[in-house]
Amino acid sequence: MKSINSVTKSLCLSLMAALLVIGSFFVSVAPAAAETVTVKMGADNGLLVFQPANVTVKPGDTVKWVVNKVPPHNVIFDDKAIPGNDKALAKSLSHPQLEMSPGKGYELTIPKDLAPGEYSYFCAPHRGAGMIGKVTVAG
Ligand SMILES: [Cu+2]
Repeated sequence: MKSINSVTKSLCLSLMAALLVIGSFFVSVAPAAAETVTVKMGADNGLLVFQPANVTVKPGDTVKWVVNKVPPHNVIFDDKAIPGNDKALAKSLSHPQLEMSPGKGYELTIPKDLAPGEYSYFCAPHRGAGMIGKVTVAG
């Protein structure tokens, strides 16, 4: 009786191990899921900064800017500080509308064809105060 039990147990263990191997195979071949990165506009302590100021994303990911403290805020990509210095592209990525209410903001899904590199942006009302951020698009 005992030996049958232990045979059943080891069969069970082998089966679970096999399932784990098969499962991890599916995980590794599946494309990486798109992620959403949240950037607070205005630090918790009231400083005029984006928090975090630097984020790294992949095409297909979403950057979500949310008003936290000391609004109004917006998101203006600097055409002089993006790959290709493309004015039209900078404009298309930007959100010039001033956001006033905590919790409101702007979501940007990184276009699949966006060139990898560093995309700098600022908040127009607070640029002089140093409210500047950067989105790095990984290749
Ligand atoms: Cu601001």
